[in-house]
Amino acid sequence: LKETVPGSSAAADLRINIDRLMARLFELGKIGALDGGGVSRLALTDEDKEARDRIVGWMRELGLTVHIDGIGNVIGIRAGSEEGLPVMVGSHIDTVATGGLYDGSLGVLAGLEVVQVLHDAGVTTRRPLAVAAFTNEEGARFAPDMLGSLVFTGELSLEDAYDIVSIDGERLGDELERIGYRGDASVGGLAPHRYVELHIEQGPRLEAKGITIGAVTGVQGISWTEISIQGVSNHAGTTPMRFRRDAGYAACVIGSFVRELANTIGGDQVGTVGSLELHPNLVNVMAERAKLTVDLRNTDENRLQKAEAELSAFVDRLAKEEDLKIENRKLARFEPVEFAPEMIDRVEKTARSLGLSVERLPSGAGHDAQMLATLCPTGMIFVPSAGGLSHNTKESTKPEDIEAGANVLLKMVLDLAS
Ligand code: HGY
Ligand code: MN
Ligand code: MN
Repeated sequence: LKETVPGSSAAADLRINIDRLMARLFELGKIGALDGGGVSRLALTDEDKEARDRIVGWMRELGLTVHIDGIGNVIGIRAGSEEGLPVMVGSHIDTVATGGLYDGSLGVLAGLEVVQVLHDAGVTTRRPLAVAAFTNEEGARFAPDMLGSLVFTGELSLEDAYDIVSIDGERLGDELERIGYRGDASVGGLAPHRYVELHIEQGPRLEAKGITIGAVTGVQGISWTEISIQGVSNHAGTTPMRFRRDAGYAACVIGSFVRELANTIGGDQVGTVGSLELHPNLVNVMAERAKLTVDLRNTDENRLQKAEAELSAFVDRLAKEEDLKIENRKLARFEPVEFAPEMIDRVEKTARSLGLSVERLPSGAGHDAQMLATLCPTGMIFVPSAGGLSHNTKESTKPEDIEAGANVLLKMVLDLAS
């Protein structure tokens, strides 16, 4: 096996095989496929297990040594001509319940494609390579998001992670056991030399500007809060308005306050009420209980803290005015992350060397890369999302953009690993 020499013609001419990559994306997309398109592979469900098994199978076919760690992160290792810290690529294969084929899966499958190109070309990089599929990046079933990579970096203990309870009342450690992915590889023992993640932008910016590659500068701060409201159920017809302790009303008022907050805090502030449950949720009964989630994000930490403080003050006032008991539970809280300048430069330079248009932008979505950035210099490559759509079954990205992004990943891996 000849070793890659930086800039050698063999390395410089290598390109990914887009048909093979698209075939794997569609193959994986069959697991948890929804009628009418899209996928649902919530973390640690049977669909997630089936997808994990598929990825492990592909890793083994490519001759990778597969490690499953204590939180179920799946990491395939390809030996280099020397020992040492690997150049790691990857992302996640769990999805939201109305997900697409590309969010997360693209980064993992492009990583496998990079390995296959090197394998077929018979080249060995100097440094080892690693392809990672991190557990529960979405955080939709078990909060917080980016959980597997958070545990991988040592920021969250295995014990605490195992005790997390899902929105459907299951304990994380039990579900991990049930699907057979509570591995014995030590967590975080594989801190990489560098980490690069290819991901769809999941927003409208690259497409709007006709730019093919995003050189991601960092990830905005994320704050998830679950608000539980306890009122008194009563008859919708007979209860005078002044006697009402209406949890349903309070939930709706908080929802409209979140929109106001997003419009007044400034900067890139966004705010979302994604889930809202009423009990007993009947047309003629004033809700006794309400439970809703508030997702606040901003690239600016001070503004994000201001938004959290205003929400908390508003909820306290509302509880007094409406004589309700309201409790807040923090589901996730991550500060904004800036990626290493050398890695942002690398994405830009590599894209340009391939004749691709490239622009810098922050990530509105959370990613495993924001966790790996605490371990090693980390970079992200974005490709455009059609219509800026994601967390939507219509999520899509043009094959030529996928090919461009995966070639940028290939060249960065070759440069970083030789
Ligand atoms: O919520 C997010 O930003 C990511 O999809 N987990
Ligand atoms: Mn993702
Ligand atoms: Mn996502």
